[in-house]
Amino acid sequence: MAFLRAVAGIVAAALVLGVAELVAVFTGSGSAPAYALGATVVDHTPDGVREWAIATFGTNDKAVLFVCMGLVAVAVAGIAGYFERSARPVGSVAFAIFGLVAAVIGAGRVGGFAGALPALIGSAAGILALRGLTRRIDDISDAPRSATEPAAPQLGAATATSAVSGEESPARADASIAGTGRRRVLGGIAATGLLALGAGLAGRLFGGARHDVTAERATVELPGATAPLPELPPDADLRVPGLTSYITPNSDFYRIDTALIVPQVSTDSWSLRIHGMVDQEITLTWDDLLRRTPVERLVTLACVSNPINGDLIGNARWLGYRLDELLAEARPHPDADMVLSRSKDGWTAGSPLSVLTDGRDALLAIGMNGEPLPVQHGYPARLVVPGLYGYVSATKWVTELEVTRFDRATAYWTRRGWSAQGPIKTGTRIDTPRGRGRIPQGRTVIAGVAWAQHRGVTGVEVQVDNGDWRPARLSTEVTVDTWRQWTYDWDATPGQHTLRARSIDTTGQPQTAVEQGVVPDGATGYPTLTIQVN
Ligand SMILES: Nc1nc2c(c(=O)[nH]1)N[C@H]1C(S)=C(S)[C@@H](COP(=O)(O)O)O[C@H]1N2
Ligand SMILES: [Mo]
Repeated sequence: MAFLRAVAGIVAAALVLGVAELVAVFTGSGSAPAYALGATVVDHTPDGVREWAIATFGTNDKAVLFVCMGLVAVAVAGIAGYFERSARPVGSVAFAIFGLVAAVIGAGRVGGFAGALPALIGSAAGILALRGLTRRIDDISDAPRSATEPAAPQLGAATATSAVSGEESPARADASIAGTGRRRVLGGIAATGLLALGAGLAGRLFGGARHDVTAERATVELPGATAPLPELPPDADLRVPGLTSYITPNSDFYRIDTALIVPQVSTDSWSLRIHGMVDQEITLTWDDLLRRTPVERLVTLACVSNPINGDLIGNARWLGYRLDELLAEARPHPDADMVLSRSKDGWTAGSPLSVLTDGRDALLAIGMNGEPLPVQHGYPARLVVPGLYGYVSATKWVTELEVTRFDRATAYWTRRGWSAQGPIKTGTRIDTPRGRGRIPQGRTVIAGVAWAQHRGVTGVEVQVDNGDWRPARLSTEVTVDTWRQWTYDWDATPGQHTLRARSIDTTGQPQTAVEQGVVPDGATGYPTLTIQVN
């Protein structure tokens, strides 16, 4: 019986989540308790635990979080069911408390009473199910003890009795009542489980379809830029096999964000509010944007978490509106020094106001490589700032620019131990030859990319086996805001070799050889490759 009670608690909890998921179709996916609680856990995880989780699970951290929450939910629901009785509804009270807490969190995340509905309606359904199942379980456990024992000994006892008397024994009658009761309990559990599954799947399916902006995105027509980008100079892309292309296709572009589900922001509901330390607060709608003429710029975006030789960096053609012009319309106060940009899902980045207004192509971007922004990359609008790592500048699904000061506001990752300032460090990557593979001796092309956004790369050097640093050939510079490809012809001799590369930027200095990890403001050191030549 204890086992059945625990199972009843678990299927009733599943019904809470399933029904809540269905209600969230109408109230917004952010209000579904599983998501609202998950996001709350993410935002409040202590720094030590978070760093451990990212180091241990990497980009699977979100999946691990959901699995852990699921295990906790199963344990708690099992215990709640185990203690529930018809006359003593302790489990139901636990469900009600959970429902109220989740309702408050849901309302907070969505900003209104509607956000509380999934948790309230879901937990009401769960309590009804738990009460019903418990009544059925109480019915059979109130029957005489012998009748509730597993079938084999009972039948043995009953057979012995009836063999003597030749009559239907009381024990056998109890057993058949218990059998019916047991079937009713199992049937109830199965029905509740199926209902939970059906509601949950339907919620996911319809919720996805209702809020999904993929179809809307396909109909967006981007405005034309003031001037089309000039054709890329010949030799901007050296087209060496194994070498990263100059422009990164959207499908290959790295993705980094804290979003448990990708925010779905329609152009109808989107707006950008510029406020804080400004003389003139302004709000721009999508239609306001379309009335203006955007510019198109090439910018190489990079993540501060990119390790040496890592691939969290990409180059795209961005269509967007100059942030210096938008900010000028709001007239920032002279003592302001930070723009805290905020996304639809509450993530924040703090960028120096001076960087956004120093004449570089800092953009409110709406297009990426000739298409509306992909949903994962911030549709319908995001920020792109040449020379700053993404965590201090590249807010996706951006809805707010708050003009403020670094001594008053702290952005998402800065609160979690990363530097408040995040200029991109000069870096180099070796793309080919890659991996642990062996290569044949003879002429070999070593090639890669080099970046120093907004300063510009002036040279790349390659070192073989601790020898002299030799200049590599560079692709034509397109802008100082994008990476350059480099190649180096090497006559590979048999044996094991160590290859290193480094870039020189317009400061005239090679990038630093000092090895540093990604925390708190980006990795440094030379990319190194050990290779076996046959
Ligand atoms: N809303 C939101 N925007 C965000 C982030 C985020 O977590 N949430 N991550 C930032 C980080 S750390 C990086 S490196 C870039 C990555 O942009 P991409 O996913 O388009 O490559 O987005 C930035 N913008
Ligand atoms: Mo990042």
